[in-house]
Amino acid sequence: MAARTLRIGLIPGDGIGREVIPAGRRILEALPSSFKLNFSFVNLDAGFGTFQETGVALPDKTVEILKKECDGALFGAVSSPTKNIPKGYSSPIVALRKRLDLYANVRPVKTVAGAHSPVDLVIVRENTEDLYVKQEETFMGPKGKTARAIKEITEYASLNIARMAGDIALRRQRVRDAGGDSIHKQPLVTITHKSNVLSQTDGLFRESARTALGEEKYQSLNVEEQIVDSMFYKLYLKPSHYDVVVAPNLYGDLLSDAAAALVGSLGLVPSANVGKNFAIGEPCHGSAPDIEGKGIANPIATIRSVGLMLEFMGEEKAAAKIYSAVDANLEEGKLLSPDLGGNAKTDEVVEDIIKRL
Ligand code: GGG
Repeated sequence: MAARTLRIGLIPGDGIGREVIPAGRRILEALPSSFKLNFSFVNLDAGFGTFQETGVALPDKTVEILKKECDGALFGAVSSPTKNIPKGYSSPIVALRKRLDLYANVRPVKTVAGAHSPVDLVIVRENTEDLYVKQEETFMGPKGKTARAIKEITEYASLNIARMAGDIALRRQRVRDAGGDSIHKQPLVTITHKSNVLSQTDGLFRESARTALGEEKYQSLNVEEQIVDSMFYKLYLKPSHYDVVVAPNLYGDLLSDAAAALVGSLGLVPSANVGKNFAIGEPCHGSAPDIEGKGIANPIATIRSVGLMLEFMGEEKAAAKIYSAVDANLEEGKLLSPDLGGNAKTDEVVEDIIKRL
């Protein structure tokens, strides 16, 4: 088999993104030669820091290089301000997902073997619409100053995201059938929404997800629905129930951070922004300005995101190797970063994982 050469865009963004993305690069460079993968890298700008320097948060050049030169990418974190937002600033990661039509945000949350309360679920979040279309306005209404945002849900995006969830559920079942370790025996997709209140927007999401998951291809899947507020409740009460959860953008964003608490740290949870032909791996955590520059950021969310990116590039064996090296580090528990109660530096965790590759 000929070696495959993959060009990866590296977009550290802000804060600890600049510490964890180099860790992701080191993992790719350290993959054993038996996988026959070669990598080249291109560093790309985006973020609030980029906006402060250049007046643009997501330079066109970054998007062009991703489209024209890259096979995949890693994105670190962005720290958009929550107040005094400068005129012309808009979140670059939200824009990037839209400009590359990365319609799915895939977020696996899994405990390691022997956990007291095991969790093995994937949240499949729609990534391009809902309230994140960012059509907001502020005006003087009858009650005074009023702000309004549009929540947009399309049948097209809802069908796509539900099919992505269905495909992931089928793939997870194939891995289980081949002897993969999991707490689940049967595939289950949970559609979450609030169509009891938002009958048109979430109603369309629900109906489209039902249509997609009713297709012939997905007949072997169990499909259920859960109203999003009780979804949070049940997620905490019985997390082991959930296998694949499909959600509109906002609920998926909230649920995946909440689910991270079930496995001990946001620093462990990866994601991939996935389109038809492109994937960007991205740790779920933010830019963490409180620990920036201290060299103690947990690199595991990024390292697992490297694995996810490779999975969506068809390199499932290399991805599995990365996941098992991370699990071995966590199961041994000797070199853990401070968010997990240890005192290891980012580089020490990376080196320990590289040794296990
Ligand atoms: N890597 C995930 C991340 O950066 N999370 C923080 C986030 O979503 N920020 C959005 C923004 O600041 O624009």
